[in-house]
Amino acid sequence: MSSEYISRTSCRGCHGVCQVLVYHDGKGKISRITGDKESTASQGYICPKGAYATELVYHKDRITKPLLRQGVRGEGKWKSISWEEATDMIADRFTKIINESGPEYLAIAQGTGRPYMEFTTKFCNDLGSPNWLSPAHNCFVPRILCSLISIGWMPLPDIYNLGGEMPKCILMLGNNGFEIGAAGDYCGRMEEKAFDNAEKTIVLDPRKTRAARKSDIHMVPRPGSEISILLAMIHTIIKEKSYDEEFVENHCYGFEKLESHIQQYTPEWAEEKSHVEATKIIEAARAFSKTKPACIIWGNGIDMSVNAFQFARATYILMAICGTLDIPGGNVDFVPLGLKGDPPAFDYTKSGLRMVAGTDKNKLMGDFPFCPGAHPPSFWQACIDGKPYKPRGIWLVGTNPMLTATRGDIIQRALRDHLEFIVGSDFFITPSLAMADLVLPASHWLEQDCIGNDLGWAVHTRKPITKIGEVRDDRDVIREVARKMGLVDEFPWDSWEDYQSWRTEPLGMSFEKFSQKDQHYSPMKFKKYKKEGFRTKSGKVELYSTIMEDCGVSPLPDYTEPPVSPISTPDIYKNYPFYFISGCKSLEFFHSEGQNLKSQRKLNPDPLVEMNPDDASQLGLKDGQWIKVSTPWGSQKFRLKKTDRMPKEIVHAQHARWYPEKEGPDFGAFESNVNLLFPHDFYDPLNGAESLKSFLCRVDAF
Ligand SMILES: Nc1nc2c(c(=O)[nH]1)N[C@H]1C(S)=C(S)[C@@H](COP(=O)(O)OP(=O)(O)OC[C@H]3O[C@@H](n4cnc5c(=O)[nH]c(N)nc54)[C@H](O)[C@@H]3O)O[C@H]1N2
Ligand SMILES: Nc1nc2c(c(=O)[nH]1)N[C@H]1C(S)=C(S)[C@@H](COP(=O)(O)OP(=O)(O)OC[C@H]3O[C@@H](n4cnc5c(=O)[nH]c(N)nc54)[C@H](O)[C@@H]3O)O[C@H]1N2
Ligand code: SF4
Ligand SMILES: [Mo]
Repeated sequence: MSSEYISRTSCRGCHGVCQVLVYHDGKGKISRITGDKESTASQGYICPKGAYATELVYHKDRITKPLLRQGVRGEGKWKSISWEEATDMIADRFTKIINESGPEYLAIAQGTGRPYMEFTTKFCNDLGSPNWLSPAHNCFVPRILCSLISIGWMPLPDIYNLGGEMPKCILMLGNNGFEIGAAGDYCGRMEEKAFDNAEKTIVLDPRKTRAARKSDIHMVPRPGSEISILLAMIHTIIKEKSYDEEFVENHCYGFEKLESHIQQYTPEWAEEKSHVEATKIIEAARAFSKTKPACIIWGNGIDMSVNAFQFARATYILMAICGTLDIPGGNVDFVPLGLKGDPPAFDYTKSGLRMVAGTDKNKLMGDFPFCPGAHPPSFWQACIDGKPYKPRGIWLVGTNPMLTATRGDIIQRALRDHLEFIVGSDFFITPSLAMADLVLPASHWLEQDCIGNDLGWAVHTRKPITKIGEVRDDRDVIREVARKMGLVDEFPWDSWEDYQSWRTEPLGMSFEKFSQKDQHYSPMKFKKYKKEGFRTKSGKVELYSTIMEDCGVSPLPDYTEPPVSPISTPDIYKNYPFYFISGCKSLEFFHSEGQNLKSQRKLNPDPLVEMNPDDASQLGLKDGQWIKVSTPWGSQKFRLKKTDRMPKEIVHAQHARWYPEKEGPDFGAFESNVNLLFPHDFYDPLNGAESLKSFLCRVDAF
């Protein structure tokens, strides 16, 4: 007789690293999934996405076999084919495009950071195509690239007591990990624990999130203006000499230049820009510079504006002058465990400016010196108008850009009418995949057998708990296609197992042995710079960026007014009187994923707009009614949620909402799609970020 048993594995339903217990009923089914109290990284936490993961895995609409389009694009007629046929076809068609036109005519588009990332950029590099697409220009990567040129490594908050000291001060900049489960590879519950433990907490967020409510100092910025607050904090800390003189003297480059540049950015100036009182900014500056150790946790709230890259610069300057880098309880550098295939330590002084190497600048879409790959809006536009050239093929690996990127209407046209060959890998036929020629069934984290090194200091193993149909790990499929295209030296592994064992070689153990343990730790080392310096051109933390100077852009951070605002566009403001932020994440969904799952959808059934109750009442709008949110570029419908989480004059709309229950190929992708409200006109000149959290809108009854 079979009986219940438990497997341990690591969830990847989002960027979190929650370790979970999977209960098997003993008859071949998973009965439930819970958090794992013994996990150091997540300490028992689980969110609805993790707990209801089986609803996704066993869903009736799941793609279970490779599907080849029959009829015209979007007709929804498919024929199942074998993996052999599918991978042959991709290799043939891709090779033909490369031979006839060149590798840049082929693009690899991925979604947010997921396991496939191990191979998506590599495949693109090995093919020689600069056209790697992702949401990264708007998300996280501006912070990574900026840290690499400023510090040489990515400083992450040390909230796990890895050096025997927890942060005493936490500054949160546009991050809502507490309410959404996890952000930036950190379990939100762990962030919250550290926050609760700290003596001083400061939150910069227009919304009254749980972190904001708990904080000692909550600054509510005028959306898009928050860089002014950081500049004024730096101003105050330098003026009051509360910076770390020893660190600045010995380990920073360009302090004098910063000191004279920052004079102009007084707290009073910042108050005028941000509407946060000067006294509050000074209080925050004093708390952050004097309560040690201090760390910064930051998020998407600061990634999506024309100031995104310089905001990241200002953040690193603040960390550096306050001496928070690479100390216990500060912002630290995790030493990798030493597996093969880990991304190499990036050295900008040698490798130039791109995530995608082998880049021919003239062939890259979009002209932004710090954009991590192709600039997606520029790429999609080029598919239609052929300027500077017309891409021919694309592989969409785990991305639904018609919902998650701006101007899904342009993207649909590019896919439906222009690109010659489209492959898509996903769990479901989404509005974007409905346009594909060939669809591949991707394996879910409950089906993957791999090493999950998402967290830096801890590496988790992921066990194959179940398997539906012929689903396959995206990485294994890329491996096979690459080899069929002749990239055998680049992908020398005969099988998936081969690849995994190759990864664990340096540790002197087989993958099988490695994965018997659920979690492996890297040793922590602090203050490494004392011996090694920093991996920048000057060998120091660059307060003044020599690379930016070489690029001919401002080496010190400045303020830019959002492109659509009462000040920049008073004419628009007359008719669009609300500040507009979009796409703050929802606990129940992962962007566009999860809306077809009953238990998760029940928790968040309709696309929502959050609005201050007084603002809504003044417009005569009732809680729960359908409304229209409009910008000069479009109008979409949402359900109104009156809430005092929103300050007056600021409106928030959820992103990536569609209606999987409606008919294809659109599945309601053009009804409540916030990304149809933004134009392709305004970008951060440095990295191409879009103004998704600093815009203007109006709200009317539907
Ligand atoms: N207006 C506005 N828009 C935004 C944002 C915002 O704040 N405001 N946020 C942006 C951000 S931060 C991001 S990162 C992007 C996200 O953009 P995307 O990554 O495109 O969004 P997802 O909806 O997560 O899309 C991914 C698809 O991948 C599938 N999938 C999930 N896991 C796997 C897997 O392992 N393999 C494969 N092959 N498929 C998988 C899902 O079923 C889903 O259909 O959206 C951005 N869009
Ligand atoms: N449940 C769930 N978890 C997720 C995701 C998901 O879709 N669902 N997506 C994952 C991904 S890809 C990412 S990138 C992370 C993102 O997670 P976070 O980094 O937390 O990003 P957001 O939720 O977009 O926004 C964070 C906060 O920024 C604030 N904000 C908005 N506009 C501004 C502004 O102008 N200035 C400032 N200072 N703050 C502002 C918002 O009010 C919000 O509370 O979450 C990851 N985790
Ligand atoms: S927060 Fe993310 S990693 Fe944790 S259980 Fe939820 S989906 Fe999984
Ligand atoms: Mo993201």
